[in-house]
Amino acid sequence: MEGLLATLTMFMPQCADAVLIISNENRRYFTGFVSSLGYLLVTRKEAFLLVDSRYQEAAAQQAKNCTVVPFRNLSDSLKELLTANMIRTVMLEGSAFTLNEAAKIEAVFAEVGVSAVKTDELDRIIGKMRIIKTPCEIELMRKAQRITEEALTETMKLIKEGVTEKDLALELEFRMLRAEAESVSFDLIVLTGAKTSMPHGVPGNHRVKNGDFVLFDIGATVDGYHSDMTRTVAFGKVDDTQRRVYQTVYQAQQNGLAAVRDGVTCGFVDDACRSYIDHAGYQGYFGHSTGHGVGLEIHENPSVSPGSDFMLRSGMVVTVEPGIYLPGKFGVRIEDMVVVTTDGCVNLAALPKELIEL
Ligand SMILES: [Mn+2]
Repeated sequence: MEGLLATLTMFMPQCADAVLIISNENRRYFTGFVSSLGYLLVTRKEAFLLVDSRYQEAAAQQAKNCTVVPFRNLSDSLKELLTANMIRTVMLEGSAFTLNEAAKIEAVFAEVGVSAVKTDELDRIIGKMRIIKTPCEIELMRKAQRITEEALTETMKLIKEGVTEKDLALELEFRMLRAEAESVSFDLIVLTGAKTSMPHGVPGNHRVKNGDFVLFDIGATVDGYHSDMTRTVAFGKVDDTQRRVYQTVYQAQQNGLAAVRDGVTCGFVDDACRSYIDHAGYQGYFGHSTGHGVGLEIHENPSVSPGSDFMLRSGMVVTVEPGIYLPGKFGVRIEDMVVVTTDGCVNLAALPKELIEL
């Protein structure tokens, strides 16, 4: 066995002869193979990816570091594998099984004298692996970020009086997909005017007008890896309040970026952003956390949130995205995605952040 699966077997707890992984992200993480259903059984010596006929051919070509086992009847195939490999205990991926699925699989195991270990230990082991990104994973996220930035640069040229949020969101998505994005990272957020005060508003038929902020919270995926970036730009000239809020968020974000390095807590980074915003007179107008981990999922650990004593480590990828939201008026958020290093961070985003007045 090689790669991440080999690492997993090193951490496999003594109480289990094998583990069973069923979540789409974790199957993909270990095998590189994408499917909406599948069962990855990992023993101390070997990994088996059980897939149905829909994925049989593709899995045989694409799945890495495992033996592909096509199944017609999952129970029969599982029982055969468990018996042939003399497995007595299997640890389940606790967070991925529903109560019903766990009960069903336990009944199947019981038929061949195998017991299921239902704790969150496997989830914690995989979580510890996934939170530190390999250079290869970082490269994919860098590529996703580049595609996102190119799409935004092109789409910004289309901002004019009367264009709708939805128009801009569609233009962005089209450009990302036509480049080498596998998909968008999430339903793209493009908001204008008063709607920018809603951190996760949904693009609608609201039209851009002079003096409005336009907020883009966008990202693409490449080989499953996400990018995440927010830029807020102005269409036309902003007023003094808008400028002051923008500069406050801009500086708070700079402070947050400067705080990131191996060995500091997430709470420390959050405070670097939040205390600046509070002291500027906007206490209570920055409701969400400062950031989150990114990877195969758009929101991963760690959460860069107030008071968190979770320690950042080299190789983690987190966002730094403070914002100020004045209900009924407008909001500003600026977000970059960075790789934590021993003496700071590498910013994966390159697009400028100084206030742009189009
Ligand atoms: Mn984000």
